[in-house]
Amino acid sequence: MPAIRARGGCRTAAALTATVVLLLVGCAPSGAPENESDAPAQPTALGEAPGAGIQLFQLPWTSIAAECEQTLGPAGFSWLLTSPPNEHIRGAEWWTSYQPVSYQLESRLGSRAEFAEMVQRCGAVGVDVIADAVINHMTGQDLPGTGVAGSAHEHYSYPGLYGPDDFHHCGLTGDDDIHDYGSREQVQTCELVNLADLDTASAPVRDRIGAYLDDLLSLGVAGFRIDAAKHIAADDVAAIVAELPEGTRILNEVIRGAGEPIEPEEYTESGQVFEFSYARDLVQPLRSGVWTDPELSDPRPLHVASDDAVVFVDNHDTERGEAKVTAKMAGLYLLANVLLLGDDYGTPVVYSGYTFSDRDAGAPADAEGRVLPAECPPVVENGVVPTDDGARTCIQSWPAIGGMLAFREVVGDAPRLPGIEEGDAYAFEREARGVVAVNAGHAAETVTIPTGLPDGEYCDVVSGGREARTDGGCQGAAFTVDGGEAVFELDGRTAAAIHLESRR
Ligand code: ARE
Ligand code: CA
Repeated sequence: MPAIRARGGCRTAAALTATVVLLLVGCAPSGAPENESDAPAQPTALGEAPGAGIQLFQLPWTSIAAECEQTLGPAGFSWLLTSPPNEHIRGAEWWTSYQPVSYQLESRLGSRAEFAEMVQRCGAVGVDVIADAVINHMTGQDLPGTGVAGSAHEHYSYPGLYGPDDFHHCGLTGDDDIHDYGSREQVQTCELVNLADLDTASAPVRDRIGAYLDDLLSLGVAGFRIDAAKHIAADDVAAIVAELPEGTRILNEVIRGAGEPIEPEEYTESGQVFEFSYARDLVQPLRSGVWTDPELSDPRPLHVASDDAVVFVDNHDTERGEAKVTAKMAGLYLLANVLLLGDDYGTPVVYSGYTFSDRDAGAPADAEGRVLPAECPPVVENGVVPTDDGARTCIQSWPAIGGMLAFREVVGDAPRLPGIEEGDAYAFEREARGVVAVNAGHAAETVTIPTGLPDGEYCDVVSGGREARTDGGCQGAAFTVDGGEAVFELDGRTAAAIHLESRR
């Protein structure tokens, strides 16, 4: 059961439960010295933390290339997720990207050559590119039209690519749309919001999808987000993925829906899945100020195993829908992202989009519909998000993000230990390697947590960033570990994190 570690750490926790807790909190077995300051927990052999990623929503390829060099590489991101790169319907809404017309790499975000150059430039600074692959469906337009690269399309007819026989026509609902997420057959063979649903069991369809993905791989992408994977039978996804080179990264979008028959677990055979439960659980304490640890087991309840999970605070859908904490609440959003990156569960991906007041509004574009280039300043004050519509949120430029990516490198796979709650504040340790503290309330709060970090003064990487230590001082705040306890005095809606290598 989820436990908050009581003051006094090991002894109290060990008294509470069994060996599992003993192992988790790294307590000495009985007979060995119990006093933490006498016998600090020894860091175990360090495995790497999964590399963190960033979703760059509706950002043109030329801008992403510059962003990799200026911000993402230096901050320490290991991968990024693009919006869909292939030809799609015309229109000013962002979601035109999710209605494929052909598999030409020409979109409102840029050309094939620009895409290829971006992959190269990002790779050169250590950032892999994952492309958003829309392979469940084609367009949802009832009337004929032309795509952004000039290809003609009709509903169920995409010359040179697909014809009516390549689609499911489910015949289960009056309009062939999905009406009941409780029906597996509807979800996978009817139409998601009128989008022509590809017959992914058919060999020619699989071949065409495979050729598209191979084309992207030939340009150097590391893998794919499989859009609407829930709507493709897990066996079909697995069959498509089986034809791709070993090591191709697959991130399946399978939203965990209460009581639905199709579960994310079915898709872990072909890759990772976005774990929507994680995002839902993460922000609850931030809103309520009531902290409980997540169940520190693997898997966590209602979550896929950590290695299978991609975790996030929000994405382009949830920031327009279910997410309770988004860039619109910049203070809490900062805290949520610190908690995300400080955790030992899953592969985290932060989200960078643009401000909007209309959910459908596309990113600012030129007269031809091409999305305008946009660059983030390399550094922006923590928690500052512009409010004018269309402005990029640029959270990758917050010092806290680079600071937390450095934190991840230092703590590696050290387990997360049960945390300490103090009013609206909360702190947890990554065993003997780092500590994260957040204060969700508006008033200042002090939280004290036993830690295996050596005594000393530590520079905070949330306010100080990746290079938190300066000659003899700290770029941002400093916190002390004394007598085996770290003390965090936090202003309202602020966070802090210290690690072994941020000690002055
Ligand atoms: C647009 C218009 C529609 C129109 C359609 C066709 O909004 O009115 O009928 O075009 O002309 C995005 C937008 C849609 C947009 C679509 C195509 O969000 O508004 O439709 O692009 O342009 C389900 C799916 C999940 C999906 C979400 C949105 O399971 O896969 O719905 N998410 C991905 C992307 C989206 C994208 C698509 C799929 C389509 O991330 O951005 O749509 O490519 C419960 C269930 C979930 C369900 C959710 C919402 O939580 O558990 O499974 O998610 O409800 O219905
Ligand atoms: Ca389908």
